[in-house]
Amino acid sequence: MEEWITLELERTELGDARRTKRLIKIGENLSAKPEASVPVASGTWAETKATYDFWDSPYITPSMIRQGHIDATVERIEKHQIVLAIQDTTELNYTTHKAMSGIGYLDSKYAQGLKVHSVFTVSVQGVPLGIIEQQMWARNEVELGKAELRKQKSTADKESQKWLDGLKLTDSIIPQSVRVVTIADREADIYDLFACSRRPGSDFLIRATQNRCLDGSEQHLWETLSSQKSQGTMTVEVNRSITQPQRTATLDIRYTTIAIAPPQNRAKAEQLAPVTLQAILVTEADPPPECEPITWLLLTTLEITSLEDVHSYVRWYSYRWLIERYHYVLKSGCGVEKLQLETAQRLEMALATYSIVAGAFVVADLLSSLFSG
Ligand SMILES: [Mn+2]
Repeated sequence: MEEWITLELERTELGDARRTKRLIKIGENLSAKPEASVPVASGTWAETKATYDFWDSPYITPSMIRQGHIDATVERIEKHQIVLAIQDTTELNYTTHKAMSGIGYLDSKYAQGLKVHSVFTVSVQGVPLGIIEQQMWARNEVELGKAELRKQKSTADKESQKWLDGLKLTDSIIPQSVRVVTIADREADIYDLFACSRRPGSDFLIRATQNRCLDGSEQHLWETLSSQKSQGTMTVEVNRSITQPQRTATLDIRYTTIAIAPPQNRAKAEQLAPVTLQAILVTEADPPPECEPITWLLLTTLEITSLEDVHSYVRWYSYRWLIERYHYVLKSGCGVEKLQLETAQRLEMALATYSIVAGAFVVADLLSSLFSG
């Protein structure tokens, strides 16, 4: 694990080789004891102080810390013909810290918590390749006062913008020679995302939640799919979660081409056009009694020429759990919500460092399960 961290971080460009050496040392310390506090993981007071000094440095930013890992990830991506770019959001809660210190623990905008939106890349065989993008922002912007709010659109707009920003960055970071499929859960069922322009070789595969109106049809999305005859079956591995045991699920497959109509309230004023997509509905035929059956309605720009294509796309979607795993390792495995840091800068720098440590664990986890299984 420490070796992986060293290789991953050694090309991080921080303007001075000694800073990179320090980052590697911090990465090694934290990944040896990810769940421990920073002083415990650092071992000695001198090492602890060196870590805090590094995070306090005016010459280093969180994105500089992430860049070495992103570059290494892009190198891994280049060896593939197609990669999956999975987007998801998690929340880090820092509410209790404020209460503990009683004097305002961090800048007010961090006192409540942070949202973390990551783009995690995975091969089409389900092997994690790494993070290519990560955004963090304060959760409760409403409380930041009017000046800050005026700069932004509504929170809802900003929240949905993260998917479009993620897609744009994915398109620019992943080399043109590599095809990329952006994957996201129901939160990303947004017309603007479906309609936004993508580079050649960039597609998406997104789980639908809304029962959208279809263009030129009386029927809505869900009825259109569920009224199809079953076109085949397949199995997918469902990973263990808090609520469910690991299992192999057998799915009934239905798919067809649809055109989703633009949102009615905006269609005219903004001259929005319908978007033609492939829709795939998979439903679990015989779920174990204690399990919630799988029902995924997926919308994609990927071409479907055979049932085999549909099998691949559904399997790719099933790899979305890897980003949940990554965020879980960041939160629980690395205990980042328990970080006792005095400034917002230290916290952001620490989070950037831990985001690489968490990535290392997800990669190592999977490699060891491949070798043992
Ligand atoms: Mn989500």
